[in-house]
Amino acid sequence: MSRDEMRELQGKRLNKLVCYVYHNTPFYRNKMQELGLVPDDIRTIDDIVKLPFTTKKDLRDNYPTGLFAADKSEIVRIHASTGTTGSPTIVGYTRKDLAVWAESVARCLSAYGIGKNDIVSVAYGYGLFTGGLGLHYGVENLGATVVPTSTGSTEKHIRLLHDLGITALACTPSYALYLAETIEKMGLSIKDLNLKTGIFGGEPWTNEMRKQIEQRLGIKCYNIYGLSEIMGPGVSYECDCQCGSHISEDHFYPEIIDPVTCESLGYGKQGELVFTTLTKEGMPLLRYRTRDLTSLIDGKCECGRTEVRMTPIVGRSDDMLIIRGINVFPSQIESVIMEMPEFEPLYMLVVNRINNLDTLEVQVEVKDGCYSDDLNAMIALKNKLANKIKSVISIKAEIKFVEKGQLERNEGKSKHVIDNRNFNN
Ligand code: DLL
Repeated sequence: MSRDEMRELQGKRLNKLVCYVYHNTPFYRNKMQELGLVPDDIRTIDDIVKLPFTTKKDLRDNYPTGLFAADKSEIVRIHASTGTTGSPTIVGYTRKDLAVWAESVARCLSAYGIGKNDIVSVAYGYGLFTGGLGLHYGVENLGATVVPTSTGSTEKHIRLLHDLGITALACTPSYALYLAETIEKMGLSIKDLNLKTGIFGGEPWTNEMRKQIEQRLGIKCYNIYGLSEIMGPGVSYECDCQCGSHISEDHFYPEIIDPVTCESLGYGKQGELVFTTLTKEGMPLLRYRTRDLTSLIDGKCECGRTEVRMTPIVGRSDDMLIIRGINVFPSQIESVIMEMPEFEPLYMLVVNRINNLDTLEVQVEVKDGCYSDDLNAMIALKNKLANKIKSVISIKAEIKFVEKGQLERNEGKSKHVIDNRNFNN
């Protein structure tokens, strides 16, 4: 589709969407009324800048289903993503939303060169996370064979890769490296496997990681990007040229804004990515601020696709961390520590990537009266904190007791995170 045709289609879809949310979502009707807008004011895609932004806080304030536009009877699936304060973000899909999602993922897969004869292992988590089921139905929609491996049980997975002659692997890039390491440890060679293609996303990854995975698994790696609020995996994807990820902008209209001033930035400028879901029915969103930092590339790609591309995500404009593909907000760990009388209300999170796996260390200070020379008592206290943290963020953290006074006391904004991973290359 030419750029002009695409913009025309986007304008038509936006106009329809704005009428739909105005009549079906009191939240958007109120926001538009506050701005003195009626649906007819939005006629072309250029009018989008008149519309209000939507933030994660809006989703939280309207928890659980306040932003659903479709009738309850039309919602056929719910997913959820991690929230900052314990309440997750709930997303609802109609049957048509699921069809668009499956087709969008199939579009990504076909750009990776995957076809009906391929066997794809989906090793993203199945469940509330959108990774597993999102990829799963995309593979089925394409007509390839899906193996719903999910996460965990790495050796069993490797056996299946071998015995079934699986040709494509979908998982987080860090899990791919862990898999490579386990294959080596098991004394197997990649020559024993039939893997050709990697479908990696859910967390930022560097070119360095890409090279390592390609070399150690003997495959070609492709990026897949997405977020639950907008749909899940499949919002953008790499083609064979691998110079940015094409955005399926007939469904998800992208903008880049300055995260501080909210001013729209043009192509080539780095800022916060914002999406409008042009065709969604269940929970359509206007100008949703993803907090992901990237830039947009205009112009035709050598592959022939005309869709706008986005550069790799370099970071976020909020404090969310992605550890082993799981979204973690420091405030979630903070609230666990604050609730335990044994600790000072201070902490530092140290994130590293060791042997290709993300690790999380939580540093805390034990209160004077709670410190003991009994080693077992101290180990029990560490385990108690680690278990409580795990129940909130699903990740096992290493707990380190540091000496009294070592953690920064600050009256202003304290720094709570040291992230030693580098996503900027
Ligand atoms: O991670 C959806 C997904 C699953 C995408 C599997 C790709 C593969 P959420 O849990 O809502 O959804 O997390 C969304 O993860 O805003 C980005 O910060 C980050 N993210 C996702 N894909 C990529 C990627 C899924 N390819 C958040 N590169 C997003 C960098 C990514 N960051």
